[in-house]
Amino acid sequence: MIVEVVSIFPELVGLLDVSLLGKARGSGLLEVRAHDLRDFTHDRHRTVDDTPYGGGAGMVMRPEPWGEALDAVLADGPAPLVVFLTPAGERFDQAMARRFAAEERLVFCCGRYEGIDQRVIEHTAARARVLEVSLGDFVLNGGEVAALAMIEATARLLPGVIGNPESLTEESHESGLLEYPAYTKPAEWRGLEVPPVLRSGDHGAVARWRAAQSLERTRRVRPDLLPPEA
Ligand code: JDQ
Repeated sequence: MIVEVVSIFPELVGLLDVSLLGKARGSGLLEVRAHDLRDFTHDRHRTVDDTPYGGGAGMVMRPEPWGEALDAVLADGPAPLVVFLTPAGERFDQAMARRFAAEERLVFCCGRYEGIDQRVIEHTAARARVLEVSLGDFVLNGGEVAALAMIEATARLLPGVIGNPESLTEESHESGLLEYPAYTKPAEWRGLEVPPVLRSGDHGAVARWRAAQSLERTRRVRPDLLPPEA
C-alpha cells in the first residue's frame, strides 16, 4: 500500500516510523510519502492561507497550492482514494479502516487554520474518489494527528503486518463489543488478584467469562454499540 500525506507539517509523518508501522514499512508492505504543501507555492513567503470570504475569525487555506499539490500527486501511480481530514466529515471507524486497508493507494490531505477552501474538495472529487473524514467529535488544530491515527489503524490491518491474525478479529470493535480486561503475571499484585477463572485452565469457562465481561462493559460505557433491545 502507498500512503501519501500532503501537509504544511510533513515532518509529523515521521512519527509513523516507530511501532508496528516500522515493521510494515521495512517489509515493503507500506510506503508512506510526505509532501510539503509549501513546495507548491510561488511567492517569497510561501503563503498558503488568506482571510475568509464572508468574514469571521481565522484564516482559510487558499486553493492554488492545494490544486498544484494534487495535480502532482494525482499525475502518476494507481488511482488513489483521497481523504480530506475535517471535523465536518463522516466519522472514521473500524469498518472504514477495513475499507482503507483494501486500497492500493491513499492520499491524506491535512489542512490547518480553519480548513481548506471547499472548491479544492469539489475539484478533486471531479477527478478522484474523495471522502471528507473526521477522527471523532472533537476539534484538533489540523488534520495531521487525525491522519496519523487513521494510517496506524489501517496499516495494522494489512496482511503480514501483525503476526497473529486472531489478535485482529478478537479485539474491540471487530466483534462490535468492547474488549474484555487483560491480566498477566504476577497472579497477585499489591493485594489485587487476577480473576481465578483465568487461571483455572477451563477454556470454556474462560471464554464465557470474557464474553460476559465484554457485554457488561459495553452496556455500561458504550450502550450505543449494542442493538436496540440487547
Ligand atoms: C483540520 C479547525 C475547523 C478548527 C483545520 C484543518 N476529528 C477532527 N477534529 N478536528 C479535525 C478532525 C480537523 C481536521 C482538519 C482541522 C481540524 N482544522 C482546525 C477546523 C474548525 C475549527
